[in-house]
Amino acid sequence: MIKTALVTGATAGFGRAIALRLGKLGYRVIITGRRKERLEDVAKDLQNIGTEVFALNFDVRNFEASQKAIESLPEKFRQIDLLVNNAGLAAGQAPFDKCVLNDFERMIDTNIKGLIYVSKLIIPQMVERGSGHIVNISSIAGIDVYPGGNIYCATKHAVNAITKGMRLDLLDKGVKVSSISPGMAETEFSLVRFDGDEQRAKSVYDGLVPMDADDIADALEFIITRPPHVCIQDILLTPSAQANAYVSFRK
Ligand code: NDP
Ligand code: 8X3
Repeated sequence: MIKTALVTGATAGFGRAIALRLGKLGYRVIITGRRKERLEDVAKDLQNIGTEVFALNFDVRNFEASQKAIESLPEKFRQIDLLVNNAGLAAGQAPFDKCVLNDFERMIDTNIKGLIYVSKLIIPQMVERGSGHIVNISSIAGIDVYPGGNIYCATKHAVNAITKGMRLDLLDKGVKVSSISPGMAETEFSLVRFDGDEQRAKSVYDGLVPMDADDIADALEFIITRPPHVCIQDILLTPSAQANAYVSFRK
């Protein structure tokens, strides 16, 4: 039977690569994001590899919009076997005293509350069926805290606590819960973090080879292709030149 996956934040970066990988693995894929044109492009890319795809255009920060979107799914896409909670962002990297409150709120609302909203809308059907898999995209920032990482790191620490909590609560319900904790990967992440400043975004990866979105799709593929009796709880992966969230070797 064809399985269905929902990937949040599939208009770019990890989410797009994961959606395409799931398509290649034979999943039916629901892609989500705020940028409609991008969603259409990713939907076309999926259709070109023969994947059945449905695009949902909503902001994960808005519970009512998320609910309306998920409730609008056609019958064929309603049973969600795999949820990839990927939508997220960092906003700025200033010391705490210099940060803009709105940046804190955007990160908390997207990375924590958005993940909770979408999960809350999808987990009940998994519990009812007694099967499902949730993969939360966390970060090395959920393990270490680096200067200027303050609230971004806090949101990913929260994602890790939520992941552990979900795993405990869903243990007897047949639902697996995993996370992926990437270090530096070149996507639109730094461009978003530094508000479109291309030079600053590029400089994050100066002197080292960062991961790319396909490296994270590889981790996802490993997690979801384990046999039923194995749950990969977390995969922490970094560029070879990164030791932790704040020590990297740059040539
Ligand atoms: P990108 O900026 O390339 O992609 C982020 C995706 O999230 C986009 O598709 C964006 O879609 C979506 N998104 C952001 N805000 C919202 C929102 N409010 N509602 C719906 N969708 C939203 O970044 P990455 O692919 O790198 O990041 C993906 C995840 O991986 C994030 O959770 C990030 O924290 C995490 N991560 C990234 C690392 C990196 O180095 N790149 C390392 C570790 C973790 P749209 O704008 O169209 O809504
Ligand atoms: C993104 C990776 O190192 O910028 O989660 O926090 S890092």
